[in-house]
Amino acid sequence: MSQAEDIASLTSCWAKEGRTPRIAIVGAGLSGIGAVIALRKAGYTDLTVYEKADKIGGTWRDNRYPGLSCDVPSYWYSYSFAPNPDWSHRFSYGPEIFRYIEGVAKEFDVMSVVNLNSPVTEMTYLGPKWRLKAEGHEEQIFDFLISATGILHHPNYPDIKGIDSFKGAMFHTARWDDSVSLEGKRVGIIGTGSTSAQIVGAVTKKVKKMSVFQRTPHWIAPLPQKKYSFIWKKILRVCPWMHPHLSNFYKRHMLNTFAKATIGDVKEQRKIEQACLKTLAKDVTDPALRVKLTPSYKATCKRLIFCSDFYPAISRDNAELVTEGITCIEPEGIRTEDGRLHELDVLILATGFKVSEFMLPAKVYGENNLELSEVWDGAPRAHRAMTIPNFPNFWMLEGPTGPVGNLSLISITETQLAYMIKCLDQMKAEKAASIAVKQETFDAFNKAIAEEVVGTTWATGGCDSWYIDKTGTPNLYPWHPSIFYNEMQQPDFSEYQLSQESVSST
Ligand code: NA7
Repeated sequence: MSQAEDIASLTSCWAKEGRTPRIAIVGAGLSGIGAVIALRKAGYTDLTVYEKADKIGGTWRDNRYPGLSCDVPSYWYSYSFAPNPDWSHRFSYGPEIFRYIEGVAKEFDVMSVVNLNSPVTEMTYLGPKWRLKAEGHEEQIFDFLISATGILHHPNYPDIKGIDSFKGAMFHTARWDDSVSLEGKRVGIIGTGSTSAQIVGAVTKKVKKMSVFQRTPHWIAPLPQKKYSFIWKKILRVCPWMHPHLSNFYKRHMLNTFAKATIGDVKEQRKIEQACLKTLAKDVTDPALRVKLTPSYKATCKRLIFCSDFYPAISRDNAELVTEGITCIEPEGIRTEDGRLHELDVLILATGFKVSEFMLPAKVYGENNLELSEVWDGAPRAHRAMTIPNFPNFWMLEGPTGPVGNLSLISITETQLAYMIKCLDQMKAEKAASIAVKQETFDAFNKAIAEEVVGTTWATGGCDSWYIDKTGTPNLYPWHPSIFYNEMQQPDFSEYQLSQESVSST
């Protein structure tokens, strides 16, 4: 079909025409794949997925560094419709999760609607349609867009003087260079977040020297890892009814402990701090090193790290924790504020991600040509982490101000999908051409968030973190996640403008 025919065939409302809407999904990570499966199950079958990379899998495709594991228990970090009796560990390792995602995509025939190597560059609202431009494709028109790009996919490269002059191998952790062997090398790593902790834990014993450049110590809790036995996996195979119970068990556990601490439960917070300090005291015998590794802010202010390998690794003779600030990077290594040059063969940038971009730098034009990056201006907001006023028929999965941080994003995505499908069903019932969150609802929701978030540990804990946006406030869901799960059970349609009009906004 030519583009003109395409547009002509779509000028009226899908719900009035009694056809299934044309839906585009941007991103084939856990959310995008989940969207295809959930939408098809609900009868929405005209789906097209645009994936920027040459493989599906999102964060589990991008991150391939040694030691990579998930800090959410495997039985909860699984799709509810695809329980996996074969998880090898309580906390899965990266390659196993990636294989799981590929397996689910294959089992549910997701690949038949996925366009790989297809970065979306522009999405423009033509009321009530969206025009989508993607590299390597003709423009397409859709009734409904779903942005499923995830949060942590734009590497944050540090702005350090001389960084380009380094003559050894240098790469960001999400762009791991498999051609570089670390064996017997002098390796430097900038950053001490969860990525760095896992890498240092995994590779220090192999390298000649490991220099870890720490700006701020992080709270590190031991990872209660456990290998599942053959017998246990067999039991799960023959008793599939156990899966939802296991998933719920871990969900309840995380919500009753960690999630409570983040929203200010002092008792839970103290328990976490004590567990972290006990591990530090046990694993790091050098008192001076222990002092350097002890945070001065509250636990769970930054994302809590679960890792049992970092402290033993950093205590090794071939490891050094460098706490002097970095002055510059030189061809031979890193120069610190004490004037010392730390000579390196390989430099790993474990410096995190730019978290305020979501689907950007794609241009997203809503009603009246409003451009999303200008609307957000470095402080992204969305109603219930999904919708934005003046951007009708445009939904986000895992959008801003959603519950993140040591929770199962799969479970959150599935909750959002079920909610969104109820909204599509409502459009169908009302024969509506468009749905958009009302401005006053959006404003009230964000005002309530702003008032609440100042009391959370993310704001009061005395740290800086990737949760904090340009306005200086944490960009997270500030209430207990159980409230999120409850509120998302059923949309309140009075929050949305459902319109039968098909008025073009351009
Ligand atoms: P994080 O948690 O954002 O950690 C990034 C680390 O890099 C952190 O220690 C930062 O120090 C450090 N950093 C960032 N920029 C610099 C510069 N310019 N100089 C020195 N140090 C710097 O990223 P991760 O990849 O570890 O984890 C991200 C998420 O992925 C994590 O929450 C999990 O969900 C998985 P700081 O602490 O800011 O002083």
